[in-house]
Amino acid sequence: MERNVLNYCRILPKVELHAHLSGSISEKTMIKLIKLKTDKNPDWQLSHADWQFHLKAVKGKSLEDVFLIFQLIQEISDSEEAAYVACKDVISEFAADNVKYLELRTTPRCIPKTGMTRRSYIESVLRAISECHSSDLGIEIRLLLAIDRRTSVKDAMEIVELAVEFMMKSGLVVGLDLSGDPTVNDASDFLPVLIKAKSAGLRLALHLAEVPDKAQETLPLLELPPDRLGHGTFLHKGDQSENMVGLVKKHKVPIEICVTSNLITSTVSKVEDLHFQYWYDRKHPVIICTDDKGVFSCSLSEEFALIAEAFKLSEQQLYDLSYDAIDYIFAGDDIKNKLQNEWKVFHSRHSPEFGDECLQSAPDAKSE
Ligand code: 6MZ
Repeated sequence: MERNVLNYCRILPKVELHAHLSGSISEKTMIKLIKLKTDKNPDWQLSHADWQFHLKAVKGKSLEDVFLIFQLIQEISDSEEAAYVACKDVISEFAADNVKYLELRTTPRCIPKTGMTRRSYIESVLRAISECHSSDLGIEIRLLLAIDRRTSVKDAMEIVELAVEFMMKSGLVVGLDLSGDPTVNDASDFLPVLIKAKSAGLRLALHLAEVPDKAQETLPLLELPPDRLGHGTFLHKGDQSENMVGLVKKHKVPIEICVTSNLITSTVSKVEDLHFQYWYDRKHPVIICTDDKGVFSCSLSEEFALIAEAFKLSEQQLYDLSYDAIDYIFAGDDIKNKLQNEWKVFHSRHSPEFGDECLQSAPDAKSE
């Protein structure tokens, strides 16, 4: 059997730190959710086939199309039960891909027609997480609540209050994400909200410089500083790039890089053009992530393999990338230590430049 980088990436234990719940829902789960919705709402006009047609029509064309897909997915996951089902499936799929620690992020939604409130949405997601912890999936999960940049500052403040409450109550909510269509509104409007969140003990993972020419909103947010940064594709390019790069370096803010997401939304045209090389060469912390594995039809193993092939990384370098990401999780030191030990056991069993024998016993995530 020929040595295959993807097989190594599959058996490698991994942490996933940038995964949006709705965007991570697989097609298999979408079918389940459509059935659930149709059973509960016989008057829901969109048939399964129609819905798939809509999904395919917008799939993978541009950033704008991707944000249309999120709306379609949110339409079929608009109840507490759907949120619970979606969350359980997403977690199981990450676990099957050898993800040992997952930080999911999601925007709490309030849907009066199904009786779902932001609070009950969060409770459904947390119920799914707790049940996965009690099962034998072998994955640790934490939750970030997301603020969609289209939302009002007032609503964003309510999400922070909920995040603080659930952080205290459950210990499973560990931070806040700022996301949404990067071309709309000014993310720095949320500065007071983010300052409040940070001072209450929430960790911040902010989408910044995902598209070009965003220095004006990015610079004040980098001063916070955030604990991690999503995408950051254009930090080192264009106007004020020196200032942005300077702040990211000064505060050592780790960068979450989502390869397939960048390709499909055309923020880069090929893997080799990713900002990975820029930051990796400077020994700045980078974390490989999926972003929206359902919408982009990818897995974390495949994202690692794309990086490995494009930047000619060895198995040892892939292992180090995965191991180093543990430093940037938002869970406590007990979890970090547990994960680091698990990685070391893997390393001792599979010396990075291992032979074909080990590969033959690699679990095939695709077959799960
Ligand atoms: C910015 C993104 C995103 O919250 O309903 N989201 N925001 N850039 C991206 N890159 C492509 N991918 C996903 O998951 C869906 C929501 O996550 C954010 C968007 O706000 C989207 O509506 P939840 O679980």
